[in-house]
Amino acid sequence: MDPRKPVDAIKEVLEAATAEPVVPGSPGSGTPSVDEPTAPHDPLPPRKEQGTPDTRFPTGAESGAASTGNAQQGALLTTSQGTPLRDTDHSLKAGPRGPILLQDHHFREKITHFDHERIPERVVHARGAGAHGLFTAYGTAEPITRAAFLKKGRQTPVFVRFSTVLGSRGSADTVRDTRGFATKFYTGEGTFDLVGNNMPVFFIQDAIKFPDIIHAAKWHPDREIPQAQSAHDTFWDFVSLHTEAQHHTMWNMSDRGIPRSYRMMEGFGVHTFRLVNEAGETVLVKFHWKPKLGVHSLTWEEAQLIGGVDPDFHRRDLYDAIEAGAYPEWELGLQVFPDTPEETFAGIDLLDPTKLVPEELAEVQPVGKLVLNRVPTNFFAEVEQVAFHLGQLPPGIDVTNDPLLQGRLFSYVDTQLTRLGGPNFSQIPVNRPHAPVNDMLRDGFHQDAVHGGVAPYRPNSLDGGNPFTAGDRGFVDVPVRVAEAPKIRENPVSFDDHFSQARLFWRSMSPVEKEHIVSAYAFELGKCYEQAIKERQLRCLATIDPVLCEQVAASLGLPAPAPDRPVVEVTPSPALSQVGVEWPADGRVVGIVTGEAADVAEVVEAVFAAGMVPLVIAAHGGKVGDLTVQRTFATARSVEFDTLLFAAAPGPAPDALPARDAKAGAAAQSGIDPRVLMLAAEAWRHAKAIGAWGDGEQVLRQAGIAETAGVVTAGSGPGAFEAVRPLLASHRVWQRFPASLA
Ligand code: HDD
Repeated sequence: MDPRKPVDAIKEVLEAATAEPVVPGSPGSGTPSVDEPTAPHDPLPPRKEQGTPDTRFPTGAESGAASTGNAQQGALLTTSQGTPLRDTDHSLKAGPRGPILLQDHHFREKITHFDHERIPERVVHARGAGAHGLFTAYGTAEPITRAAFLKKGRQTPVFVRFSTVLGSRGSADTVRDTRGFATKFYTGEGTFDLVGNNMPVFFIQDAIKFPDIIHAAKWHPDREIPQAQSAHDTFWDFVSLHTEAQHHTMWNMSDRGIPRSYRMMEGFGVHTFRLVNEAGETVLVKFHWKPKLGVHSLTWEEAQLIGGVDPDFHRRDLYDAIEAGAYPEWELGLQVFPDTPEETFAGIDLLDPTKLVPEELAEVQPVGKLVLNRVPTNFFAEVEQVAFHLGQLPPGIDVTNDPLLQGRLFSYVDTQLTRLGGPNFSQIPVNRPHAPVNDMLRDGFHQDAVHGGVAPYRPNSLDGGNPFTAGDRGFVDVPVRVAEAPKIRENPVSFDDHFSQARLFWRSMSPVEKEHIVSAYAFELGKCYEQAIKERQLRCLATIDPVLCEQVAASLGLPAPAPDRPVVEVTPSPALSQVGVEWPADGRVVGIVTGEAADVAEVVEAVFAAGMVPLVIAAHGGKVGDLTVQRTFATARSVEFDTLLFAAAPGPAPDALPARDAKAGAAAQSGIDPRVLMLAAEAWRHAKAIGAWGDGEQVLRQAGIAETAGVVTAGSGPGAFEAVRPLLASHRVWQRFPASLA
């Protein structure tokens, strides 16, 4: 509190306003001087563990100016032209009370630059997070591709960007949606972009429909709502009319649509690619990323709660894990198929991007490992400006005629022209190839390179003939025969099967996963207004599976229609299910609710030792004994934790709300803070493992969850943690979910 009378303070301000200009920070300047550094000092170096961003020019030469790895140099504030500035807090005015002068070029530069700080967000996949890493090849792909980065032991720097598809840049991470998984390999033979998703199939078979599905799935054009949601009429209108979308839609309605973490998602190249080896022999392949931590999802209720409690959940999780040294890892794998003229495998058309090949029919063979180990230094420079393009392929990897892939080859460069403001986006640091560049592309907006020479054409006799072509060492398009055929706007007949693989997916799910799928369809269609759309989608579901259709119809209060066509028989693919597999629990978040409990410190140590993250939750911030408190009852919510351990049954904290309803009243009577009981009840509802010891057992009893599946007690804190640990390997206590569907 300012002890002076208000009138004195006002007087001082008025006096200062009429005085001579003064140096900021000095008495009377009007700018606070408290704690401001007074002497110039060197700018901070980049964080040590992050090393130095690659600052090479497109030619591969080091940029002297940026060689500190920091775009800003020197200790003094300057204009963009390097002129040192005396003041940046006051505009140049005609007297202290006068208008701003047009001549204030520092003001104009600062405001103009600010006015243009944003670039258009991506038309799809606007919301995302990225990280740097390293890819190490096992050498197992050497027989089938000449791509040098896949040779044994070869290490390649990478940048990966994960994303949701539908929402805007500021939308929530945990919405039900497909996730992007785009990887830029900076190989010595040029950049390779693998631009995939966390689902192996796509909504449409032909790229010409892409604007249509996206217009249908994004917000309604009149009000720009709903944001980042497929639960609305236009989406379901599209997918029920374009039934090729039914398979991908089924994936979205499954738990795959709400991943627990980017670190726990599979990735798929979706399309079939063609690999060519040194001998010119070819095979067809599909790319897979397999996460070391397994494939895990949120529950729908968790996803919705997190959307409000922590909309940046996935982004935060990725960066926290990397900064904690729990580096996310994936194996790159290939499904390999003979390159036959039919381009089919086991009767599946490999050019149809709405079809997958079950892993039981074509094993995924590991060819290398990806580790993400560095967070971006600057989000805009790297994550926002990274530009992917499917046509960026090294020698040894080529495209196929998948009509979706063919269209994508056009779209990605095209979109960067608007988004990144011209054709030189490959000179932006995150997009710069690590291979030497010697192209004949010149000039254009945002040209950073100072090209020498006079002859950017070839052959030439003026620049010593430079550049030369690489001959067979260069990228050679596989001379695939193009069938003699009429020009036609049509699909192959095999593309007409829209339902068999949606059924394959459904039939491969465990009962509890089927329940989740039913609930997701019921929720999404329940949000539609148009009866005709719901009925049409129910007819699609009837063709996929009559039981699925009946369950969803019952929830919508509609009759279940008969299928439009015969339901096909399929063999399930167990590899598609997330249930029944155990995975390392590294990086899992363990919440420990404590009062003054004695052995919590030991539990914290044990959790760290197990490679997990302990977060201590207490009534107030600061310390409990020697323990630092990370969450209070006000800031903790169960959705943040993979498991909860209760060491105490803390009474209501001073900031607990007064009991307003019968349940909270009961909690108050029990003497336990109602928010602690809510933590327990929510974690239980979301089928999480829960442990307690000592007084903590009272919480379980009071919440009514003691002695149920996956709720364990022990005589000590470390004992309770040890009892909970194995339950984390299967991610959830699956039997706690109701599951009537076989
Ligand atoms: Fe796409 C971005 C993945 C079909 C047109 N797409 C984009 C991103 C991913 C994918 C992960 C984000 C890249 C980043 O992080 O910067 N897209 C896919 C997959 C598809 C697919 C797996 C089908 C198998 N996309 C697709 C089609 C078209 C596009 C058919 C157009 C004909 N995609 C784009 C785009 C984007 C894009 C408009 C927006 C921003 C960008 O490219 O750089 O060009």
